[in-house]
Amino acid sequence: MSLDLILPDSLVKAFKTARHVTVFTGAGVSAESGVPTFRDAHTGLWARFEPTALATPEAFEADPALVWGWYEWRRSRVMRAAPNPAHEAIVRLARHVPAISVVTQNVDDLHERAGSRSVAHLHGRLMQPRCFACGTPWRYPDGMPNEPEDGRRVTPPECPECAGPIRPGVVWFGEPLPADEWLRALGAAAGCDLFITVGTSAMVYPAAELPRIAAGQGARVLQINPQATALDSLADWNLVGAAGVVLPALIGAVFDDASPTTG
Ligand code: BJW
Ligand code: ZN
Repeated sequence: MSLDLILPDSLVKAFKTARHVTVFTGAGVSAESGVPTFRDAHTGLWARFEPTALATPEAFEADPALVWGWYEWRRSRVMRAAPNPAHEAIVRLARHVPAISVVTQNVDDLHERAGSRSVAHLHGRLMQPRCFACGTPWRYPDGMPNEPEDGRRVTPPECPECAGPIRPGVVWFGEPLPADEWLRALGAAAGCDLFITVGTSAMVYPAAELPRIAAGQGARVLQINPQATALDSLADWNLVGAAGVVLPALIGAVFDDASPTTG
């Protein structure tokens, strides 16, 4: 789908004069790849559970097979997914600006598969599980998980070091963010002159502080989201629409760089 964007001159100028752009992404950026957002209605077995109640260490301790099964179902969705025009537009943007930082809350690897480098993953990585007890990294067997569409419970594998249960490599509620990636994200927010927040409800902290930190340091803030969020009043510009439509159209219009999909 293509879109003819009418852009304010101030936004075009902000892109053309930016020395450092930070792109902050959330689940909405992967939605058009077929990866459900965190707060989308879930289906099958998962419809009975609130995602916020599954994404905690307490939930995993109480019922490891339920939580591991949910993440296997999601891993299966991510492995079958491909980057979409939003991921690709961010890669193209990097060619037009002196410096770019990509900071994501997403646990998938679609930014990397599109070609973005050095992405800060604030909420961890689905593909890098580790032992719940001793922290030893664990590798998934090669091949695709083939989870039924309706979901099922799956007993987590055992750690070869201590026989503890393997957990997904993500950051659950109540857990600290990875310190190095959080520091990089703070630097990217405080040091940019244009901060783009895209596809996030901006409800989860401390990640949701980043747009506010950027604005507080004098960066202009652009939000791209089809729905209203808590950032609507903070943003200098709100482009209302799907990331996979708006981002390619935006980069195409500002830099005269049309992607095959906006062509
Ligand atoms: C489209 C679209 C399209 C749709 N195009 N857009 C301060 C105040 C209040 C609470 C707290 C606070 N500080 C900390 C807390 C507690 C807590 C928290 O924030 N709770 C809130 C719910 C209130 N935070 C934590 O616990 C964090 N840890 C912490 O603070 O630790 C402190 C500590 C220090 C030292 C020692 C110990 C502890 C950790 C937070 C971890 C969050 N993890 C999750 C799960 C990861 C694993 C998994 O995926 O299962 O991360 S929660 C979930 O939300 C996931 C996401 O990354 C995150 C953000 O969600 P996101 O990306 O915004 O998605 P959605 O679904 O919410 O929104 C999608 C958006 O896309 C919508 O706006 C749509 O409109 C849009 N969209 N289609 C563009 N096509
Ligand atoms: Zn272990």
